[in-house]
Amino acid sequence: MTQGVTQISGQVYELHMLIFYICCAIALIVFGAMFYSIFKHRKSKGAVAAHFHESTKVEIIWTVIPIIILIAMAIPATKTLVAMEDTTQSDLTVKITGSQWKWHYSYFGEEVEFFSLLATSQKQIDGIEAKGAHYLLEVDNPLVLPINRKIRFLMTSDDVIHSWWVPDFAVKKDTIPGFINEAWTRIDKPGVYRGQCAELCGRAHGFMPIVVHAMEEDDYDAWLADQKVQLALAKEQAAQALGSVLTLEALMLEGEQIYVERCAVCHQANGEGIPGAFPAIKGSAVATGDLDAHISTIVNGVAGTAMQSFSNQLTEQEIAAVITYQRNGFENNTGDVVQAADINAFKMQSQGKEAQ
Ligand code: HEC
Ligand SMILES: [Cu+2]
Repeated sequence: MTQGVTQISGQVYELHMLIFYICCAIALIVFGAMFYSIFKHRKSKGAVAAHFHESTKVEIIWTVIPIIILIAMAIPATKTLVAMEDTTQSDLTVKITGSQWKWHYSYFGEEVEFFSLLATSQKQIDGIEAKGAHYLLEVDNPLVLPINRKIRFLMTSDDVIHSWWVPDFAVKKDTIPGFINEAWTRIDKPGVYRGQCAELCGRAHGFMPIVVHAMEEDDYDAWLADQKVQLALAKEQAAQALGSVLTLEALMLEGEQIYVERCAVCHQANGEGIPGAFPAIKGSAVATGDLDAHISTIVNGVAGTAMQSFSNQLTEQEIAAVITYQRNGFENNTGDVVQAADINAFKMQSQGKEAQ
């Protein structure tokens, strides 16, 4: 067990060791007495068993002593648990949303939010490339947090139950769809801390790691300000992209990259899917049929299945590129070219329908 880098993780560690030592002491006394008796009063030495019954004195002793021990363990345990649950007076709040298989972080009141995905390459996973130092424990966008500030986490899920676990903080909470769990931390030391989803949440459950960059307060503030600028810029670029018309080649190139990063975990890099779980894109009726149905699959997702809505995860341009890639790659060869404007038009149209 790690001592971690927060006061609470230290307390949890101490508590664990305290209970462990109590268990050791009890084991030593009980087994010691047992083995001593077995050896000392063995039959071959002519020992004769006592024949007494029902000693009230002994029964009271062996009831009272364990009760005292249990109370002695419950007091520090309860103190630590109560401290872990106390999310009041936090300095900032981060909402954590799990989904298959990524984390979404949203900084309350700051308009900064992003997805965090596994960054280990498929080649390392397949054993084609040598595995890196942080194999399956690295992400594209780590969660950035300040040290010395109380951070409240609100945790939920978009699909199945996940669990956000960073051992160094002693924070481990289930994220449950339609339900919000709370946790908190105050990090003492700057550094990079790694964790994982700790709930069996489907096929790529082992592929949703957590990376936290804990920074000095000033560095964090600068990072947050920079993120706001970056996100505003990205929004502006996405809006501009709505007006641009790309060639099939350009869309295919971008689309392939997005497909590998965001879709291949389920539909597989070769587009053949996994029979029974994830449909093939190669020769798919959707990817070779009606364009609106294809766009709808990615923009709205398919309710009740692992096919989630990518409407907020990808820009219109990115959705257009990945759809173009699916309609022309994998020998689908429809010749269809989809532009960002088409995706935007589709979104507008479905919003209009909803408004009616
Ligand atoms: C977490 C797993 C998962 C991920 C990631 C995923 N999909 Fe899917 N996708 C599914 C499942 C499951 C279905 C089947 C839904 C149904 O039952 O209709 C599906 C269906 C589809 C279909 C319809 C195929 C057919 O023939 O029925 C298309 C097209 C599609 N996905 C595109 C994408 C694209 C593009 C991406 C990446 C941006 C993506 N998917 C990412 C799980 C996933
Ligand atoms: Cu998970």
